[in-house]
Amino acid sequence: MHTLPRRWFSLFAGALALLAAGSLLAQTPKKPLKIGFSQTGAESAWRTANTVSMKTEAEKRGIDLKFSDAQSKQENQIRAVRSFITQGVDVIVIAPIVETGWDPVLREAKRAHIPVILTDRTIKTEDESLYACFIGSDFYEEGRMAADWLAKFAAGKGNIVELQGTPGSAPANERRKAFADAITKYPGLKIIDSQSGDFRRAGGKEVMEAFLKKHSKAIDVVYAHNDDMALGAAQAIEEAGLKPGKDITIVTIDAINEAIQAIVDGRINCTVECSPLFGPKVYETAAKLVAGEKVPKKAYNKDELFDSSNAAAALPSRVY
Ligand code: GZL
Repeated sequence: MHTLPRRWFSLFAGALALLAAGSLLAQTPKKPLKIGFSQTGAESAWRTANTVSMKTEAEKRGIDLKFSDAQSKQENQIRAVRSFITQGVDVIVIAPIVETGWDPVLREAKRAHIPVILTDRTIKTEDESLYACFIGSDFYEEGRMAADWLAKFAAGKGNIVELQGTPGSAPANERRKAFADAITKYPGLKIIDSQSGDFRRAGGKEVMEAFLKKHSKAIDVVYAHNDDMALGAAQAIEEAGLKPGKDITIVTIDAINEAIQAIVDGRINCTVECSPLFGPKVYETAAKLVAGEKVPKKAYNKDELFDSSNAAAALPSRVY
């Protein structure tokens, strides 16, 4: 009886073992992506929409999301990042509440070979290699769009009071600088007062009440760094017996549903979109990083502007 040479037999046995291992691998479910997300807190409707986007999208993709709400404190975010490192997550995502103070904990993540995605807000760092990429909006462009819209609407004239966002945050710093830079072209537009309402509705109302007392009828425009503060300011204006959107023009940023509705109702005049719905983009990027693929260092969301010319038509399709 003709027998197979020994080496053929071992080759055949090896091929069978490979096949078995391959089919076993194919059957074992892929380990879900484990992502640690440090969220700033819940200071505004925008933030709530951003959290919903991150959580629902993780659910949809079967991502093991470790979510931490920092209650608006940077030290809580830093603590959360350290905990994600200890848990050995695949990717760390941070919405940094303020721009500075991140290098030490980002160096710890780098030493642990865990890539970091910055979402929503940027940071100031000497070493750009400490994070893989940034996904969010261009705050400077938003401030510029708001100022250009106002210059046209107000024919380049008016006294402006400014409601700033969280002190030290990228959106507050860049929206303030962009707006101030843009209105230098219009000497008739003047910022007569500026104070932080911390992106909160109550903050916007309180600061506006103080401005109305201090400046009385001298205020022509409110420039708010976000819709929550703008809506708080509109309430203060009404309580002072004036008509927001008519006696005092209100230009703001975020384009949350309530602000677009307020434009339709004539209480707010303009809001520049700052989309919070970037869960899908964040997780697609995280998957690429884990697979060792290169990703763009900065990925900006596209933002549009809403005023009385397009708010009503846009409202039905808005999701936040
Ligand atoms: C912008 C985001 C800001 C929003 C505010 O990307 O960081 O923080 O404009 C939110 O509504 O509180």
